[in-house]
Amino acid sequence: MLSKKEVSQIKEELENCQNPLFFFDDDADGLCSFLLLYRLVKEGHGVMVKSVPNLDARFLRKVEEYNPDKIFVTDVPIVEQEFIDGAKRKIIWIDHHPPVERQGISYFNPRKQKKDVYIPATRLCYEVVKQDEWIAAVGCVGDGYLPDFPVEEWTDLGGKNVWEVMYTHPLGKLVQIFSFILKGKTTDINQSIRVLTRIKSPSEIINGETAQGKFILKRYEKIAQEYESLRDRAMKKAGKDKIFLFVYQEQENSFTSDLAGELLYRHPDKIVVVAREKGGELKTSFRAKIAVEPAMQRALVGVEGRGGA
Ligand SMILES: [Mn+2]
Repeated sequence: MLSKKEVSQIKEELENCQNPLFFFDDDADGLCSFLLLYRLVKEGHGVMVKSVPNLDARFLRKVEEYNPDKIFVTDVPIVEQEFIDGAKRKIIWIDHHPPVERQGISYFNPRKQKKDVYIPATRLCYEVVKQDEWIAAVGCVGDGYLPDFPVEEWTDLGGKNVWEVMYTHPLGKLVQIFSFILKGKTTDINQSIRVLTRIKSPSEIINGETAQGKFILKRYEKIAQEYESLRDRAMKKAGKDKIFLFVYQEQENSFTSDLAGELLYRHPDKIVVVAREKGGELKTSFRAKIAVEPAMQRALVGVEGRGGA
C-alpha cells in the first residue's frame, strides 16, 4: 500500500490544480482509477491509453490540445522518458506494474518497496479519495482483487472468492460492463466514460434507473451479445485435453483476455489458451491455476513472439 505521506502528497496534488489531464489504462482498473480521481476534483479531462502499454511522445499532442496545469497517469505500465521531458508539466504517476527508473516524475508504486505486492491502481486511488466505494470495488474485482473495504451497495461479498464475485455477483456484472464499454469506437467510448463520471449509484446502471444508466446498459448489451456468441462457440470446444485452445478470427472487438478469464473460471483444471488471429499474427492469452509465464517465456525463444503477464 502507499504510505500515509504518499497518500497526502497525491491528495494535495489533486486539490491544487485547475485543469488536470488524466491518462489511464484501457481496462476496468484503469477506468475506475481515473473515475475515482476525477470525481474528487471534478475538473479536467480524461484520455484512455488504448491498446498500448506505454505513454509515449504520441500522446504529447493531447497535452497540447488540453493544455493542462498538471498530469495524472494511472494504471499505465510504462511512461516513456520522452513523454515526461516533452510534457513540461508536473506528472503524478500512480501504478502497480513492475517499477521502472524515470526522472522528473512523481512516481507512486508500492512495488518499488515490495517487489511482489499486488494492489490494483484503483485500490491505491481509493486510499487517496475515500469515496465512491462502488467504483473502487469494480476496479479492484476487475483486476482480481477482492475489496478490503466496506461497500455499502454490496454487503454480501463475504465468503465468495474474487472469481465467484466476478461471474456470479452483480458487482461482477458491473466489472464486465465497465470493461466492455471500453471496446468499440473511440467516440462511443468517450461518451460512455463521460456518462460514468456523473452516475451516482450502481443501480442506475444495473437496473437502468436513469437515462444515463440506461445508456451505459444499452451500449454494454450490444457488445455483450458479440462476446456471448463467441464464448458459446468457445465452450463447445472444451474437450478432455489439459490444454483448452480456442482460436478466433479478427472481428471488430477483441475479447481475448475476457474470454480467457471466463473459460478458466468454467474449466479451472485446464490451461486455457485463447488466440485472436489478426493480420497473420496471433494475439494470445494464457490462463491457468499454475504459473504459465516461465513456460511461455521458454516457448517464445526462437519464435517471433512477445509475452508478458
Ligand atoms: Mn490495467
